[in-house]
Amino acid sequence: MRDLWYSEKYEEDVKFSVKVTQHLYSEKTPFQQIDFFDSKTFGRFFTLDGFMMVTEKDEFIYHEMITHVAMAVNPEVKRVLIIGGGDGGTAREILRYKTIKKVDLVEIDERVVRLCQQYLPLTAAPFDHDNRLVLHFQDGLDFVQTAKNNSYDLILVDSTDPIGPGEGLFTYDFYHHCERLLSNVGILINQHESPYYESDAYEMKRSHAKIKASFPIAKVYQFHMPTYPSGHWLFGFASKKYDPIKDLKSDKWESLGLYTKYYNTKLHQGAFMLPTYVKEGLENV
Ligand code: AAT
Repeated sequence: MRDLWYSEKYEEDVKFSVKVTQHLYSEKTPFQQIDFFDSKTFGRFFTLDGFMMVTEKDEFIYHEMITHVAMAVNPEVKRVLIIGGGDGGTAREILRYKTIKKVDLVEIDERVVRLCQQYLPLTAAPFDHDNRLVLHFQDGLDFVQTAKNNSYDLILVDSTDPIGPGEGLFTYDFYHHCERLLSNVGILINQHESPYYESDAYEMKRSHAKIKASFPIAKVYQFHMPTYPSGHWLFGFASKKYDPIKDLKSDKWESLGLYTKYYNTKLHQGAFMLPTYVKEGLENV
């Protein structure tokens, strides 16, 4: 039998490939093409429209970094809104905090949730086990347009890239409503693309300019994500009051005793120290 490879094009002349042991499932929904695969090195993984979303091997990096940075700055967070994140990994990490009262998760495509429940229990477990989590199958932009002022302490935008259904989540309108929905100590974390390849860096700059215009504090932090283009990925940290480093509550966070495989409070500070070309790219927007 011939070898089967999953390949993702990063640039016209650059591809990333993983040898597939089995192509488990494929479905075209009204929103996107969903595929699940098995592989030896990355375990099970799923793609949307041919782009890598989650692998069993490195999902902990992304999901720890999208949640714990904000929680170590404001451990008082109680009300959380997740936009996207249909695989459940972000919900799983945030629900580790006993102090969280309610999580609204707004996912445009119910099929992502249902298929992850079936194929990716590593991330989808909280969908069955935690009644603090409420699912809404709706476009994130529509949801924030109608939600009430001051209804969340933390918003986590765990979205696809700004092409296809994720496009509206990278607009001024979306960030404006996030600002309105957050309390006066609110924090917004968003999937902020990669600085490395040109098309990703263009999106990184565009979203930073918009977030900077919507929040008094707008920073960017980095992490290492082996299965995303270039492996160098960013989240945005925007806030009304808290600075991610000056207001970091290391002792308080450490006293919670949460074991994390990637995140720690020293790395938290280092993650905001960006390479010169990334800093320059973000300053000139
Ligand atoms: N946890 C990491 C996985 C993702 S998946 C992002 C999710 O966002 C998908 O399930 C997709 O259906 C959902 N989504 C896309 N657009 C919208 C929208 N407008 N409203 C609500 N949900 C949406 C993130 C991967 C990051 C990839 C980086 N290359």
